[in-house]
Amino acid sequence: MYEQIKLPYATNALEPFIDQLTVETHHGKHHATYTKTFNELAEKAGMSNLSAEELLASLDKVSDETLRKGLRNQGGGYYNHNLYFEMFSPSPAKVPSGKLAEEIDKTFGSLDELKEQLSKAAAGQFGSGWAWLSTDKSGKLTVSASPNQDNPISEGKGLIPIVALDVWEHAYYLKYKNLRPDYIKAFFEILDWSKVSERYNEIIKD
Ligand code: MN3
Repeated sequence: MYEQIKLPYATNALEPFIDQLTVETHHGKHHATYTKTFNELAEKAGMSNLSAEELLASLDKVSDETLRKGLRNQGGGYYNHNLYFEMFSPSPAKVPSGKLAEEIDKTFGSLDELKEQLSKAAAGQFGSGWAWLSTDKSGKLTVSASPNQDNPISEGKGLIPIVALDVWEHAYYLKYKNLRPDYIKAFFEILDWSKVSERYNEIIKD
């Protein structure tokens, strides 16, 4: 059973950056539906013994095309939103720490430059999709974007996302309407870099 994360904050706690109705709809409706459908499809595919990460890394082993597409969309929708909602906090650490901080400086020069690149990837993603900061097991960082609910894990490059920036209109349209760049700015006001740093350390530890 794949569990949708319970929000670690109240639905109005991210105001004014993300409004309560958007959180309620996004987590309570969109994410809940992805979760329910993903569980059904994983069961149908006989893959529900795998972790969501393992499953998303094994999509090419699903021979039925309809089922493969369904798992890609619904499994991505499930997993991506768990990461998205998990990384917010009403009182976030505004800067990363430890190894992640060092690696960001090494790769991008500064946190501001990384945010700039991530914002560009997010603003430039045509239509619905996501922008990502990912790491491989060795700790090497990559910024990318993908359409729909596609996740870097499915690309076969050994990447695991640590920041997930949802740029589907359902993530911002109620408050920001067509102004995606304003939502992207707001995203960084509530992204908790201490949680991101923790996730990074967990991934690179072995
Ligand atoms: Mn979404």
